[in-house]
Amino acid sequence: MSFKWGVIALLLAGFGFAQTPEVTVTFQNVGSSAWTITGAQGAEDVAELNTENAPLTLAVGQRYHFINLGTLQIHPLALRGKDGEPLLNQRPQERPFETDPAVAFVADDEGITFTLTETLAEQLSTYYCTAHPAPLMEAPLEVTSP
Ligand SMILES: [Cu+2]
Repeated sequence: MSFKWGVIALLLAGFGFAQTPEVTVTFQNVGSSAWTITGAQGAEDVAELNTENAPLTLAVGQRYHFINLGTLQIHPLALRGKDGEPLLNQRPQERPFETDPAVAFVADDEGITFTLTETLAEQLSTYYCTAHPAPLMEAPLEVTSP
């Protein structure tokens, strides 16, 4: 991405942030057998908290910040598509949604941040750990439209 497009993506992300506050969801591993969602700020009914591999419900148009307390080194967090491949990965692979300016994907040691566009929402299937996937650290992702 050129500097110019990087600036435009940042501006778009900034405007998105101003319009709809980011929703922060915190993920914790249970050994290598499951995820639990330990907290969610900015939205209700994202998931049943402190429940192993609880389904996660996300809203189209919302910007999300997922904090991975399982750590990138041991339990890399990713969102899987209906084709079985990771769409967004805490270890980015330059896949199409990871480089989509509308998604404005950010991955770092803490977790991932992204905007749930309609086209991304159509493809999402599960959230999972790339080191210990289904039936261990993987659970359904459901999407609601405004
Ligand atoms: Cu894991």
